[in-house]
Amino acid sequence: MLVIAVGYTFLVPRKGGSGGEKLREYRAKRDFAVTAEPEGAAADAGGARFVVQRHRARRLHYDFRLEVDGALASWAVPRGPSLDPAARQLAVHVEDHPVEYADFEGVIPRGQYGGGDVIVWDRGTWTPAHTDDPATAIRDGELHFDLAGEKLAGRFALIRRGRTGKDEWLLVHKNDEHARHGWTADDHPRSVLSGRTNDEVAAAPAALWQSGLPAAEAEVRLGAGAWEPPTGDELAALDAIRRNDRWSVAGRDVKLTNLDKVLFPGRDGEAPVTKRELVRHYATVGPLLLPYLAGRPVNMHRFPEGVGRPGFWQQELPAGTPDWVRRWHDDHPGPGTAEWRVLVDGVPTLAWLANLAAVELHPWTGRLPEVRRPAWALIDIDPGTRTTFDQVLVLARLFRTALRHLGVAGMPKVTGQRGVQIWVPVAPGYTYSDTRGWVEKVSKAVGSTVPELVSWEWTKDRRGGRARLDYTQNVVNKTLVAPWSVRPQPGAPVSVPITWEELDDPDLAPDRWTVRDVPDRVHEVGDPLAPLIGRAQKLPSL
Ligand SMILES: [Mn+2]
Repeated sequence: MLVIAVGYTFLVPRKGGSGGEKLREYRAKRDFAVTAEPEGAAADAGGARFVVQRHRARRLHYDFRLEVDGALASWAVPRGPSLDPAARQLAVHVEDHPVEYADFEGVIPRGQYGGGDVIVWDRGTWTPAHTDDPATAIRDGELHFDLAGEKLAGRFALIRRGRTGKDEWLLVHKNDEHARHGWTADDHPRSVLSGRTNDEVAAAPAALWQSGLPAAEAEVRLGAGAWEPPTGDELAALDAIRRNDRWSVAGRDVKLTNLDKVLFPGRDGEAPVTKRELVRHYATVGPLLLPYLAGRPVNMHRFPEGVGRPGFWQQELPAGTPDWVRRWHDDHPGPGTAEWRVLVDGVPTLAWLANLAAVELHPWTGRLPEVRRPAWALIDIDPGTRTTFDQVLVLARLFRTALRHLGVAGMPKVTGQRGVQIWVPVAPGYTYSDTRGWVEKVSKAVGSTVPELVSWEWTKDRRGGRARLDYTQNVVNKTLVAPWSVRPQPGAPVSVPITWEELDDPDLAPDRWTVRDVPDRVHEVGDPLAPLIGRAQKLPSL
């Protein structure tokens, strides 16, 4: 999966200036609780960048934007800018956009103003010609300028066309050394930011922007490889905290409390596991774990008094959530689901959750904005009271055979307790009913070969201690434990992705790895499931 970290080296948000006044119309048209677009902090005048975004909304158009007085003066150009002097392109003058928008590439939720996908089609710098007051030139209806972009270059003019209600202009290229006859925008469809097309960005957006936050903080990164583990210095600082203090990690100060509190009894005679170790685990494994969490609601299983005492499930935003923690408002919460949810999008948020003794993290698989569409089909081998791990492995190997036979990519993981799950990536567009039906068919086929090991009874006490192949987990808000999540058992075991070959490793155990072994495991094997994240796999019909 391609990943971009949309950076601000090109575009450092600044405070002050006239942007606030200029952006009122832009803000009025958008609901920032839902849309991924930046809200926009006011920016200083003085920049001279331009950007052209290829935007597939109700209709495809190119948004042509010039930075003027701390905002982006904008025109919607249906056929796109051209280097051909013979092309006189219609350009509809639209409201100013915040400068932060210049780097926005991703998806605007359906139903929102401009809902669709956006790529950064071209960008660079611009210089006004024949004037040093471009704002006035625009007001007067005629602006000449030079562009130095990656696709567009040379002298252009924007000229208002008569007095129409729609503020229609023409965008033309002068006949200079950059002119190219027959040159059209659609012949050059890729992003200059990521090299991707609109289709590719729509299938796997690398970033979204989130609700009501200042634009500089609104980005929600969604891809693998976008996060860094804590540095050695940061981990040393965590170890040095006596009990309560702020831990500075990845640019945030996270308030940590009671770090030496025992949350897990020791296993096999080892020392008990403290909250400090839980924080360290989640921060360290963050770069592997976050691709499964980012942009998704997460159900948390919290054990503030340690795993020896009853814990509780929490979906809603915890009381006292710091301002910097991203959140999402569910406009259509189902029965029993919360309205405001935490979005886990960085190492500091993981450290904060660990400090709340959120031992287990269970994400929805669907990612914003399509949270109610699955990104994975989940196969759950749920052992019964009499199921041995050898029997779980028999079932897992049968699924291995079935998926290979079908040509479907998937990868197993041990749950950290007694079971094995198999995660199968699916293309955008499937419903939970689709994935549930598909997993049911594969599970029934596997189960029919070993009927003595499997029960299809709904209630546990009627299963005779046999395993269940639980296809019903493929429902929104019915969640499985995330890869790399800790489990509430002695020793703090971890749910770890494994290779198919490891099913035949005689040392394999479902709770083989704990928070103390995971760093070595990651060093040696990495995450075998990671290459499947975001894979747009079609499921063969059965
Ligand atoms: Mn647009």
